[in-house]
Amino acid sequence: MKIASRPKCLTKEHFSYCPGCTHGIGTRLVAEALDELGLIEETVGVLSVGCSVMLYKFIDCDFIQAPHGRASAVAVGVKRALPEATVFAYQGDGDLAAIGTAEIVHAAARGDKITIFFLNNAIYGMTGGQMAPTTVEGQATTTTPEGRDPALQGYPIRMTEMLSTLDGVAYAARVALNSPRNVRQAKRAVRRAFEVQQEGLGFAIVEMLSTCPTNWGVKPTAALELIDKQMLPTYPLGEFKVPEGMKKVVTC
Ligand SMILES: Cc1ncc(C[n+]2csc(CCOP(=O)(O)OP(=O)(O)O)c2C)c(N)n1
Ligand code: SF4
Repeated sequence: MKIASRPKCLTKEHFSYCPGCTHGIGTRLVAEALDELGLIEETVGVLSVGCSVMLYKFIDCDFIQAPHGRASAVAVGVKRALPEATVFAYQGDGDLAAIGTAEIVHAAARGDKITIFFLNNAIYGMTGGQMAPTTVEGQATTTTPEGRDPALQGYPIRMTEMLSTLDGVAYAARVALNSPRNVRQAKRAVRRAFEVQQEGLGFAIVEMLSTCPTNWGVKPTAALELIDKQMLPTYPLGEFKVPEGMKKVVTC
């Protein structure tokens, strides 16, 4: 019996993320969930920019590219035009929490029935490691070489908790991609976020804590540890909102 196989909807392209980047794990989890739920033929993915934009090469569904930060707004448009489609956006933290803050907040507040995957690596990855709104206190980046100082640069934004307070949000969870246990939990949350859309329950978001070894300036294994040491104290894992009657699937 095969215990591991390649998701059918993954293309033959090799991942072009940097070695050790957990964007690859996020990509695989989305592909596995689409296969398992039999959704690939009806799915439209929306990407804006940042390293997440490479997803269109790896998953064999329809994709639209949005301007930077606008993936959730474009996803809303696609879902309203094609209500039968499964529509998801896959966005980094610079994209979703800085450039696209307005779009994500209003999509969530309206309760648009879309699924958002939010890859939080606490940094602008593609452009060279600048501070993002999600950069944690004390974290060194290329624009905060001495470490983020709240007195100068403010405090990190917990987007998922903030969005979970909005009535239009049906499902809001944070998971991490840094250990086998956390990846298994992440998989459940990814599936659940698609199921919430299939059942027409409202807006769903899954934040995935992800590594950027290249711009964090550490080896891949050290980057996995930094998620535990550096990110979890600011970004606890869990489901902040689940639809009534649905069980929680992330047990932290
Ligand atoms: C309106 C606009 N501002 C800035 C940029 C430049 N830009 C491209 S990718 C990127 C960083 C993306 O970082 P993030 O969303 O965190 O994704 P990551 O690469 O870390 O996965 C920036 C600032 C742009 N293309 N458009
Ligand atoms: S720059 Fe960072 S986020 Fe982008 S692929 Fe490389 S490691 Fe991943």
